[in-house]
Amino acid sequence: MKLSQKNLSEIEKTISCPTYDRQRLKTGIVHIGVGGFHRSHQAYYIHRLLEKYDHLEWGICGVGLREWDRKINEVFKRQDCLYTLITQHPNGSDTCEVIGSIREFLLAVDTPQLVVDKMAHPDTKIVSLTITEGGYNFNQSTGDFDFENPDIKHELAHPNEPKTVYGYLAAALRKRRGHNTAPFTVLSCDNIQHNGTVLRKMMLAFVEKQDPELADWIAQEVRFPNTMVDRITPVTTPEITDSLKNTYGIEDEWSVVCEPFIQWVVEDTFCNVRPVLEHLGVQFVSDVTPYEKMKIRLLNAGHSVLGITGALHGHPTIDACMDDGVFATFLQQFMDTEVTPVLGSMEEAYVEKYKNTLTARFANPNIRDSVSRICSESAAKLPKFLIPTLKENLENDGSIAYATFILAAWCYYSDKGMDENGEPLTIIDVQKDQLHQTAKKTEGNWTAFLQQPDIFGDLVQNERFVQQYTAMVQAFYQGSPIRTLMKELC
Ligand code: CS2
Repeated sequence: MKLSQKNLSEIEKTISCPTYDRQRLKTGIVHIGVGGFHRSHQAYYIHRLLEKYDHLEWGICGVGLREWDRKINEVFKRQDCLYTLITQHPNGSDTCEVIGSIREFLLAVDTPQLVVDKMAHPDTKIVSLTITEGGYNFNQSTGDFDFENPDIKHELAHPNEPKTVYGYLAAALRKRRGHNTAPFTVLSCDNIQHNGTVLRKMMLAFVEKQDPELADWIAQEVRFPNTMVDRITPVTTPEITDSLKNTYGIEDEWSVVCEPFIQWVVEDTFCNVRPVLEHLGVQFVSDVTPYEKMKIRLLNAGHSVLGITGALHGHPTIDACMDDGVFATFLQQFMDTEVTPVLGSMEEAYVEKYKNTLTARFANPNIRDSVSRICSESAAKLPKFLIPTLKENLENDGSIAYATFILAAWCYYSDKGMDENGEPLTIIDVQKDQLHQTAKKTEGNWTAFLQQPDIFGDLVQNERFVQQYTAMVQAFYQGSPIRTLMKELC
């Protein structure tokens, strides 16, 4: 049975399906970047809102900005934007449900004007984004907007031909302003600390060049709340698609898997109405900073710690790493001695509880989150997740051994491109070539890899760090197995 609106009456005999009237759904949210995470997190919260409260004005219109979203567009056309969410519990059981909160999908490269019109429509109250760390178009080391991006150059010269998220937001807000329509709230749902503040800064830098009057209006009227988002969402493998078919008889071309845990903390500063997500456990707070810092520095950095070391050793998944005492202890030490001391204002008991929950989440054997997913785009992730912790510890004279070890391991990983058993690593990174080229100069020039200021800033000038890094990177190149080196640190 293929997943589609017309087949729901049959499918609901085996798994839970939307009970609200999807025909009557209106678009209240336009979401840019409909990947697995949006569909396991925000779209799931909205689905539950529709289920529980029938607030049908909060349907979602998904938008894909890139050519490679064409496949998604086609699948969604065939499936009426429906998909199955499979929650994988630690005891091995799965919960499957069909999610119906996305009511339409637009491929921006085909229909740019439709996207602008949809965002500018008075029914749209929120434009949200998951465009990943790389999508924000800022220079990693300076934090400034990157005006050299050819798409940005194009949008500045042709404001009516948007290509990036900035071009679309500006075109839609210009239209709303022209029609005296209240602005929408711009809600970033990416793992970037101060995601809303960063987005606002980038947006204003862009619009000031494109349309200074609009920039003033945006600065006055539009809100960009900061948010902390959390739910581990592994890549859906062909085995999952097959098991959905074999167990439930459902053919879904784009199902999503996730863990049971879910969290969303949002700053309550919306400039237009918002859904009552607090009824579903979303935490609305006045300052999201401590939550996002805790999440990014413990969970995302912790993932990278296990991902990079695990990949080199040959562990395929995060739970396999957690099942190995050396890796689990290494992670715990990293969290306790390097991250916890820099978390500052967060209450100690809360942090301890968070860490305990986190290690249980990572250890969930049913989730099989691949180390290759975690290591993907490390060049964008580590400067946000791990390097700030290292820098703060350098300033405070704190421990830097674990974070430094990860950077040395990452260098070796980028140079060799294979694990210790000689198996090729799956490296997915837009900066893969640069990483490989610099890493391979390491033998003979031990700090070569650090000479990438866009990633490491000026770390290479810190004597204490360079000393530790050099000793560690040398140990890798002398052929010591990573597990042995980790054991020595624990
Ligand atoms: C992961 C995240 O890719 C990564 O680096 O740490 O995707 C993580 O699974 C999510 O942020 C969980 O909320």
